Parts: sequence; C-alpha cells; structure tokens
Amino acid sequence: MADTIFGKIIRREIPADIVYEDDDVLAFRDLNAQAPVHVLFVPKRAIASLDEAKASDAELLGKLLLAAAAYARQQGLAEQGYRTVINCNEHGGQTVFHLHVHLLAGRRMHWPPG
Ligand code: D5M
Repeated sequence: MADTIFGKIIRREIPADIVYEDDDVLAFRDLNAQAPVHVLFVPKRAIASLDEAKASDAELLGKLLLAAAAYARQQGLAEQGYRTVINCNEHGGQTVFHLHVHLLAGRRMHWPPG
C-alpha cells in the first residue's frame, strides 16, 4: 500500500505526541482533537482501511482495540466512558489510509454521530 503520514510517524520521520508503543501498535495524539482526549491507535504493519483487512489481520486488529482499552483504563477514562471509532473510506470520513482506531474521551459523546 502507499505510504502515509502515519508511516512517517511510525518511522520517526516526522514528530508526533506518542503516548503508547508496543511491538505492534503505536498511539499518538490526534493533531485535530475532537475531544479533550483524542488518541489514534495505529498498527505498525499498515492496513489501508478496515475494508482491506483480512482474516490473517484478526490478531492485529484485536491488539489495536485492546491497546486502546488498556490505555483508557490506565488513564482513568473507562469509568466515565469513551468512544472508539474506525472510519472507513470516503463516506466513513477516512482521510488517512492507514487503518487507525480513534479513542475519544473527556466529554459526553453524542448519538447518532454526524
Ligand atoms: O482520521 C485521521 C486523523 O488523523 C484526523 O483526525 C487528523 C489526524 N492526523 C492527520 N495528520 C496527523 C499527524 N501528523 N499527527 C497526528 N494526527 C494527525 P480519519 O479517520 O482518517 O479521518
């Protein structure tokens, strides 16, 4: 797949406010925060979108969600709650084609989302 801005962040070619890292996942603050806490969880092995994910990506996708949940718990965000979002393709609002999970917290979320 084509390189993206998130690939550059993973390779440390451009700066980001990194809040979590393990062998498979990198998490950093969203530049365009939509909530008091807005962190992006990104797999180091890039998948362009959720639509591109394969059965062989199941473990990596699970790790991504569990990393977001663990971070939220560790930051004391879980009791009040939070939202995770994966935007997919144009109508889903995806702008960076390296799959990522948004973790939004610190305010009450609205439903339905816009
Ligand atoms: O989300 C892509 C998100 O990525 C969007 O909320 C802005 C954010 N973004 C874009 N460039 C950067 C950098 N350089 N650092 C941090 N955050 C960034 P999507 O779901 O694709 O619309």
